[in-house]
Amino acid sequence: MAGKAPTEGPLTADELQLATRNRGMPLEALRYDVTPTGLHYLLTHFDIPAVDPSSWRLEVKGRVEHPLSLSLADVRARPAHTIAVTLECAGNGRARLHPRPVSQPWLVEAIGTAEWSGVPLRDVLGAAGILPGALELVFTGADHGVQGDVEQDYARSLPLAQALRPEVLLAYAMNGRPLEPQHGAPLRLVVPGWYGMAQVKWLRSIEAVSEPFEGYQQSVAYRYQDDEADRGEPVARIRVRALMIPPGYPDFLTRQRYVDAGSVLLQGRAWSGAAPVARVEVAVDGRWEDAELEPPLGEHAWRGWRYAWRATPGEHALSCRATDAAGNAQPVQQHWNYQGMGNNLVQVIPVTVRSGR
Ligand SMILES: Nc1nc2c(c(=O)[nH]1)N[C@H]1C(S)=C(S)[C@@H](COP(=O)(O)O)O[C@H]1N2
Ligand SMILES: [Mo]
Repeated sequence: MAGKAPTEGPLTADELQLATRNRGMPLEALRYDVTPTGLHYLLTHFDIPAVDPSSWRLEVKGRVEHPLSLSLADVRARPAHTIAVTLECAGNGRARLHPRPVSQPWLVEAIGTAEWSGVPLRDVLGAAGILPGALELVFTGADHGVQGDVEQDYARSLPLAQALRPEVLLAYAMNGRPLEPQHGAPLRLVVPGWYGMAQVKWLRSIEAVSEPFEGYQQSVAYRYQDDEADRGEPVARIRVRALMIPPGYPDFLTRQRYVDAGSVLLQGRAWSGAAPVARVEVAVDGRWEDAELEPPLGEHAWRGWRYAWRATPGEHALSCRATDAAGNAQPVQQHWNYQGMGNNLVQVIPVTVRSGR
């Protein structure tokens, strides 16, 4: 990434500018099974583009038998599906790395779960007829900008086998309402299980190609790299993570938490793009114990958990960590990488427990 080198320095004005455009989900919103749209996290690389839904078209082209040019009404006329999907930005946790990669400075809030409605991508691909030799599909958005000195339309590809999974949607609604401008109106891609960069917003074309796509967001950004010179490995599925609703009440400025002594129900959510969540543990001052799992919300959405804590006066550190059915567990020490991708280090919440007042 032709960006700035990682730093231990104070947050820069560039990072602050990104942080005020791209908001996280306040962690107390982990209480909702489905995140209210206005609380869902947001990440937009360039500007939210001006798209007129009445003249907008989706072009399906490249190695297809029947190129298509679909209006929004054409897309909406097809049988619709709705699924709850947890999205997370691949850069979530970046600002907690040492040294800190300079980009959108996420702590842990770049998450949300919505009910997405739309048309299975494979139905539209079926109508276009993918020709032999097609290897990947390239999804291009209507937004445009410069990143790493490269002028570009935001574009990402998916291998054909991924694109044909039945749960991959061309979504025109979020939580039962038409997509809002910031979430990709009028149509976006939703790829359950994959980190956010795959979920192309303001989608305007889908191209079947026979060579691996080498666009900036594929071959330069979104890679697990050791350093700037390392080509690295592509970022794909969401790594396992649990987060806790910070208990008690906060200090305005420091966000330090205060909890009254006694019985406290700790609650949160856990998810993984690789396999279902199998276990969540909670640690009070470093001693891990199993939390109770709630029924899953869906195959592609987070799962609730709870843990009854008897809070005793004093300073305590609360943590949670998840393990998925494939055996992936969250690290307790950082796996540093140059772009700050996939940092699923366990969350630690310091709390001050006050005796009865
Ligand atoms: N066209 C386009 N799609 C995009 C992006 C973008 O900048 N442009 N950002 C991606 C990234 S990095 C993330 S994390 C998700 C965020 O989706 P949301 O803002 O709806 O939560 O959108 C993805 N899709
Ligand atoms: Mo992202």
